[in-house]
Parts: sequence; C-alpha cells; structure tokens
Amino acid sequence: MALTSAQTEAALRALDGFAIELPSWGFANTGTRFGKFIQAAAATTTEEKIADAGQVHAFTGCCPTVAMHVLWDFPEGKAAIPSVKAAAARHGVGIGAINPNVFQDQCYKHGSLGNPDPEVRKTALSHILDSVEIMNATGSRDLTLWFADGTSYPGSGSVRARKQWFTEGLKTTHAALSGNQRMLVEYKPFEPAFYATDIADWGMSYVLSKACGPRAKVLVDTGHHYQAQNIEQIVAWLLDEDMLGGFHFNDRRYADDDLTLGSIDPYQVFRIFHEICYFTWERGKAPDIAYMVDQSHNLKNKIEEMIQTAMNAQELFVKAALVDHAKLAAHQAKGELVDGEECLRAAFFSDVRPALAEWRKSRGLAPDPLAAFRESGYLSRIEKERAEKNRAAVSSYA
Ligand code: PSV
Ligand code: MN
Repeated sequence: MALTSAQTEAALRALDGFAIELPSWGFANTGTRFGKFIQAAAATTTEEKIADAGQVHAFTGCCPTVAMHVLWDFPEGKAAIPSVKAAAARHGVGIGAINPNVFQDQCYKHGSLGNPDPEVRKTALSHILDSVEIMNATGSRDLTLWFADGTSYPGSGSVRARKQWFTEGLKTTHAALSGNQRMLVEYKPFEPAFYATDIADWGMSYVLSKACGPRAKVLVDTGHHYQAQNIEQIVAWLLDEDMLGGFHFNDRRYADDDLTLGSIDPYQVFRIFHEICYFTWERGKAPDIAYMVDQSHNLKNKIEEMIQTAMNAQELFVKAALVDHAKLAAHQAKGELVDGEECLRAAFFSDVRPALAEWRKSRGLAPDPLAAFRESGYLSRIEKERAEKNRAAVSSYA
C-alpha cells in the first residue's frame, strides 16, 4: 500500500537522521580460511579502500564515514595518520571507528589482553593505546574492540584469570579516552576459539564494560550469535540499560557468514531497528548508537554490495520508523496480540521505496544508487587500474 503523506514525512525525517559506517576492510581482497578469490577491482591500498567507500557514500548519501583497522590501514602506524586523513578528505568521507588489531601477530597465539604471558598483554595494550592516539589525531569517536582471545580445549587456561586480565587491560584503555571518545566492546561466541571465547556474549561484554566506566558500551555484531538467538531482545535490554554502543551489521545463515545485511532475514533487521525506534518514541530522543557495517565479500563485487547494504539498511530502518507506536503500545497494554503483531507487519510490508527515491532526489542523488553507480564507469576504470596489482596478489598467494 502507498504511504500517506504523513507517513512519507515521517520516512523522510527518519532518513535524515540515519547514517551507517562502512568498513575499510570490506573493499580489499579477503577470503575464507580455505582460500581467496581475488577481484580485479579490489582495493589494494588504504587510499583505494577510502576511495571506494567514497563512491558508496557519493551514490547513497548515507555512509559518511569509514571504519579503519589499524594494522591493515595504518601499516606504518601513527606515521600514516596524515596520509589517511588527506585521503579521506579527498574522497569526501570522514574517518570513523578505529579498530585495533590484536589478533594477527604471532605473539597472539594464546591471546592478547587475556594471554597468560604478561609481556604479550603489555604488547597488546600498547597497540590499543597507540590506536587511541590515532583516534585523537583523526577525531574518531569510537574505539571498536574485538578480541580473538579464548581457549580451544578444556584445561587450556584459567577462565577466571583471563577475565581478570581483560578487566585490567580494558580499564587502562578506558582511562586513556577523553572528550567524547567511547570504547565499544564486541563479543563473539566462537571462532577462532572453539571452547571458551573470553568475551563470548553480550553479558560478558556488559560486565567488562560496566567495570570500566561510562565510556564503555557493548557492540552488537549481528553475525556473532547462536542460531535462533533473539538479537532484538538483547538490543532492547541494552537500550534499557544505556549500554548499547553500536552495531556491526551483516547477515548470516549459519555462523559469522558476513552476508549482505538483510539478504537472509530482513524481518530480523527490521525487528532490531523496531526496538530502537520504539525506544526513541518512548524517550522522545534517539539513543546514541553507531551503526556500522562489518562485511567482507569474496563473491559479489565489493562496492556494489556495499551500496546494496546501505540501501537495505535505509529501507529497513524507515519501515521500522513507520510502526504506529502509540497504537502498538495501546494494543500491548490490552493484551491484543494479533493487533500488536499486525502493527509491526503493516510497517514491514509497506512500500517505502517511493519515499526513499524522494529523499534521494531532495539530496541531488539518483533514485537508484546501484544503477547510477554502474553507469558511472568507476568500476571498469578501477578494474583496469588495479588488475595488475591484484593479479600479483594471486601469484603471491599461491
Ligand atoms: C570478527 O569476526 C569481526 O567481527 C571483528 O569486528 C573484526 O574487527 C572484524 O570482524 C574484521 O575481522
Ligand atoms: Mn564485527
């Protein structure tokens, strides 16, 4: 059914307040643990990743910032700050969240902040504190912390000692933050650890964040849950506790699959956004949440896929904003189950695409960002420019 003019107005307002951050690592060649399929157009440098992210923002108008992974994007460490900042300015995006990387170096075989060796814990902490210095220079607000730490066999480590080491390291990190900076603590049930991941679920992330102080919040990566887990309920609880800091969005069918947001279960994404919009309606103010994408594509073209993701996110957010909250609250109070559910379904099945096209038009954007990007010729240009470097990556990989 077509939207009423009041609904279209509400949709346009919702879109004005919605932005989603892109991950730099989503534009480079990545793979599965079995291998990599190299794309000729994939970004081969930090500048190229930022340039590609700039394209996504230029065509969608809703991805103004790029999250950076320190080891991958600042290979020379802090010395790279000026060139990264200049690249962002050149390509019309801002530097977003900073992700320290304490999972790749050889010393982290048995963990980082949870490593039994105090020297390794020190090395990890020092990289995290360097990342805070990068944030100071880039003006980034969020430090996004994910740890691969954990054990893969019973008896491999002391669960409690590791928890205490994490508390210690994260408290020191918290003390280094200033101004409006925050640290977002991400959780993941398994992979790469297969027995006891140190920060395995939202409860653990919550406990650690609480121990650190007010700048620490929980980061919900939608791919980091067990099958059938009710993510929107976690979101509602965190909102109510003022502990939801942000999202890493992706979709999944089995585990941490990194699929396009909303490609498998768009109703789940809608239900997550619904909890946020319902909370906003009740409180009269939107919570301060960082919406970020965390996807890395091997099969789809990376830029096209990010455009598709941004469009899906906008569409599902707008649908959630269109739920008639007053009506829903009244049905809930009276125990009118069918009517309550129908409030959600009516919004979910409404066609918001004309409102999206209108919003884009008002911003000078093409109504169909994907088609406009395809017509721009950017992809064929970068394919030519980068093919050689990417071919070299194939042979060095083999
Ligand atoms: C780990 O699976 C994760 O979700 C973390 O956010 C990492 O920073 C990101 O993916 C890239 O490896
Ligand atoms: Mn993530």
